[in-house]
Amino acid sequence: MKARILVVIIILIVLVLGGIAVYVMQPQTAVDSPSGNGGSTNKQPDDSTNEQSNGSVNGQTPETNSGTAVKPETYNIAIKSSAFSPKTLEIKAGDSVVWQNQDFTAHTVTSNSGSELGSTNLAQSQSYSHQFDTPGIYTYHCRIHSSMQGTITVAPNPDYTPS
Ligand SMILES: [Cu+2]
Repeated sequence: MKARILVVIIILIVLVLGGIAVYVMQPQTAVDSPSGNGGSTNKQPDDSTNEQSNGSVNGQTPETNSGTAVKPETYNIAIKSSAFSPKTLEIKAGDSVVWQNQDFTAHTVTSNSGSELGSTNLAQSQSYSHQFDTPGIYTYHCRIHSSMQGTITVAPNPDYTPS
């Protein structure tokens, strides 16, 4: 019997404390919402939201963008006067290069070793494009004119994952 009384007392205490807690909570929300309706509470979430978004937009997103500025780009190399222009080019993994033959005569874009670059004979105004996935130094030439030489240096790009 005593135990039951104790349990009942404990329950009552919990209920009372709970009631007090609810009672304490209600005035706060009641106080907050009226003054909040006046504008302070409405502004507070807006301000914090703006600050958060501003912080992330002004701080993180540009950094992410500058990190994303590492996103794949396309570079152009002209083939004219029997030369690659520019002759050397530095890019990042994931970038693409487009060679366009502006000469009347045909040229190719052919790796000096390996098979990274291997165009067909490019007639005038024809182009050849290639995406570089792997960092490294790629030297190439024209199969028809061995004096035509070029180099593509591909730097690592941590943000790029070959698909
Ligand atoms: Cu050539």
